[in-house]
Amino acid sequence: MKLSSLILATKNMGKFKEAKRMLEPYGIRVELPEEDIYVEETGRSFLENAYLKAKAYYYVYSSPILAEDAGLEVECLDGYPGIYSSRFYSIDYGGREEVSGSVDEANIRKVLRLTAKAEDRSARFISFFVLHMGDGGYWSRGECKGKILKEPAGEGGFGYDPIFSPEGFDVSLAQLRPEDKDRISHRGKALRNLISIIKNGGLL
Ligand code: ITT
Repeated sequence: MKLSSLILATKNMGKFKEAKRMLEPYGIRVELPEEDIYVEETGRSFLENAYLKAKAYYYVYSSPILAEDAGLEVECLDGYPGIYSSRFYSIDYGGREEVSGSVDEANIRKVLRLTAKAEDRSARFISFFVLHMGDGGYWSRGECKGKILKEPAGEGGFGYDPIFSPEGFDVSLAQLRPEDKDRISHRGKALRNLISIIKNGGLL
């Protein structure tokens, strides 16, 4: 069987845009689920959470599902936000943060507050994808190393992009052109790994 389309099990439009623009050149149509399915991300790792999302959506659609779990790990914060990246503002670690604007803005404010005096500002983004095909599946991983900036910069991307500067650059991920982010990002690397894995598996 050749993989010509899949459903991306996400509610995050930033993620969707990135996966779509990176997979469609390979002839894979990327669709959003029509139904809003609630998945409790109870896993203790990115991979486990990606699998939980893929499994829940496969149960409803019975067609190829791609799911991702990603996050930011900050060295001086014991690896937090980690698997809590999307709701870091709301967890006890480091104290809760008020949401006055968007959730992304509150998450960023919390990371900046907790790293305000840190000398070691190293951090990395991690991405795990799971492709669920029913009778089997594939997974892949990607990582992007960098550091936490002292203040937000740039308008592009999503999530923590304005406060993350990737290794080898002196700007934030939010200041890069989309194609440049894809080339170096955790998601770009994980998706290219997935492509080569499914090519070997004869799906492309
Ligand atoms: P779905 O579970 O619906 O896919 P989500 O946003 O909840 O969407 P995750 O659980 O994988 O996704 O959490 C990822 C969070 O990590 C995301 O909300 C951002 O805060 C952050 N993140 C992941 N990738 C990022 C990127 O490329 N740039 C900036 N922040 C990112």
